[in-house]
Amino acid sequence: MVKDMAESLLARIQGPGDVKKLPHRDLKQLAAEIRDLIVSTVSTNGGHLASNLGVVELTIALHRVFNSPGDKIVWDVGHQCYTHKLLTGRYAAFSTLRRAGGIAGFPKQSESPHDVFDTGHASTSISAALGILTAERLQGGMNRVVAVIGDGALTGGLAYEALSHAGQLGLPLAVILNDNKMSIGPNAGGISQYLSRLSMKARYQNFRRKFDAMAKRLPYVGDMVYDAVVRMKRAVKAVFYTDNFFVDLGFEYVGPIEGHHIPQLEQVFTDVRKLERPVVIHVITRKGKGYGFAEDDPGSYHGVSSFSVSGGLPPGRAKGGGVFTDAFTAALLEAAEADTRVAAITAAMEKGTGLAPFKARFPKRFFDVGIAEGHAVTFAAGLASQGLRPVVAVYSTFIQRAVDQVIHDVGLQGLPVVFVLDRSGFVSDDGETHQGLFDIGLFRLVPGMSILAPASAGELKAMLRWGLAQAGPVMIRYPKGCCPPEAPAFSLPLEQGRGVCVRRAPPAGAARLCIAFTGGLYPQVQEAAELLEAQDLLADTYNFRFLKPVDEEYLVKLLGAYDLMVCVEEGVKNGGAGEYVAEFAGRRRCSCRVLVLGAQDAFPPQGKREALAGLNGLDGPGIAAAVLRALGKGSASGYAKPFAARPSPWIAAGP
Ligand SMILES: Cc1ncc(C[n+]2csc(CCOP(=O)(O)OP(=O)(O)O)c2C)c(N)n1
Repeated sequence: MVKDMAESLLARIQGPGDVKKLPHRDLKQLAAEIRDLIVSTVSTNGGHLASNLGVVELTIALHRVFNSPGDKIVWDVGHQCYTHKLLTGRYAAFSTLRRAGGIAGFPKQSESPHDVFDTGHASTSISAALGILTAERLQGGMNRVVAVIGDGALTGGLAYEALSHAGQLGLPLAVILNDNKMSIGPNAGGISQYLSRLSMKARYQNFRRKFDAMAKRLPYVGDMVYDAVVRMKRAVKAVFYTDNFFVDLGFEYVGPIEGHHIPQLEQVFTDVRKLERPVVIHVITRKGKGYGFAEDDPGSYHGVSSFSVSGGLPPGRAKGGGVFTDAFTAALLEAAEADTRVAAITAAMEKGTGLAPFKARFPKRFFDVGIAEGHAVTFAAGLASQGLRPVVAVYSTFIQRAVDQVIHDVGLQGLPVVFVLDRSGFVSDDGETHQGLFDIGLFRLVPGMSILAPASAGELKAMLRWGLAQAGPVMIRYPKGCCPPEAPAFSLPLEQGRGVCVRRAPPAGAARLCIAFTGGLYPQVQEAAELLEAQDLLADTYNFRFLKPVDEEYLVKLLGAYDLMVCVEEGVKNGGAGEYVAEFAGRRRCSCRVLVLGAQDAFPPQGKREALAGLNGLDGPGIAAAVLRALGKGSASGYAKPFAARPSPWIAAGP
């Protein structure tokens, strides 16, 4: 249990210098205090729990040996940096973790000079650290650079490109491989198995060294035993002998080391700090260490919403609990039941993307490829080229990793891959790195790509069914949030390139204003229409359904019915669906004015989805205010809101 403030070691730590001053006998207490604080803070604010609990000792040892911020520590993904933050001057602000305006859940240079590289996406640490080290040496500096990468992040191809380059450069880069056998869930693929073999091999070699020394000391018996051991060794070697991949690339390899034993870690780091060659230090840690619930089920405690420290996580969402992810799961299961060609692919996000039930039901048609979005897409292209119907389920922010694969391997060949982009739009709590705001702009550019956005569970199901029946690529995007109740318009059949009018202000045909939206913003748009109606401004609302392709003759007719069309999307305005409509209206000389509302040309800060939408003028009052301004009835500057904000019931809480 945490000691009170007077006794607390952690409270007195202002920076790494204080960590270095602590005597060894205090380090256990320090680690315990850190764990208690991480558990209690994450239990209220949500966050990455199990990964952080696993690296407490590793981080303490790093800060006792290396001299941050002169020496630079680059965290891969960065989701495991809480101890680092606590030891580098952010103890007092730690209660604001992941809150708007608070401490970020990932490294952030704007927060501290100890955070040397902003991260959130996996597998970047070795590349970034190598660049930092190269710059350091070119500029005459002698500081050390350390990359800390998990075995999960090591499944990403970028890490290998960096390892290969680092071996070639030969600079003294220290790569700490934090091996807990877990990505979010159990780590997938051959790399994970290779690391296990490597650990066994290294353990065997340690054992062999000790045994050789001991056996040789015994007269006569020692010789007999020694001969037997030599024979055994040959047999065992045949099983365990593989070249060490890291050594072959030009690294020294040290390990595996027990990752919760601070003196041993310190000793190794001290030795390694003197090396003038690249080195991989293989450290074995336990994900969730020190908090029973997380140790027992590290996957569920990887990223969590608020929970009870004594009782653990609340029971899982009820089946069909009403979020888009659940609606996708149900729709996919139904589609796969009906068509044996349907396969599902995830890049290490089985649970988050809702594929766990698919894996259970159709294990042979389920593929977790590791944190390898680029490979996931090209693998899907291969499946599709042979007649299968692959569905790549991925978060919007992570498909950014595979833009070329979508263009070159899927788009160019017109292959029927269905991309399902969860967390499209503003993303709560995780900050800039996790926003799903770029997919519309990025993928509208791909010839032959269809892009759809459902407003409800019913629409999502219809879109998946439609997508699986197409001859070319299809992308379906939806936010992390609850599905609103079905409106009658949502059950109208899908017609390629056309949307549906969801709300018609009475009397029908009287409204000269239409608010057209991409699926996930339906509740906000309905609210805006109601707010405007209260000011005697009639607005119809229109659900685009298809962001691409667009039935242009249909759009001409639609635009012809209004004086003002407001296009609202939960994605960057630049290159988005609204800009297309505005360009189209100009090109076709439509008399209807088009106002485009979308995310601004800036990375949104950390906050809740609802608040971020509001900041960008995309909540109900913001949309209504923009309409008034366009009609010359409101304030011309900024997002002045003449309407009181009211909480939307459709936004799901938590990370
Ligand atoms: C490109 C990318 N894809 C997916 C994710 C989501 N993600 C965050 S952490 C994580 C697992 C990382 O595993 P590992 O590196 O072993 O770290 P651990 O949590 O086990 O400490 C994943 C898949 C991500 N951050 N970046």
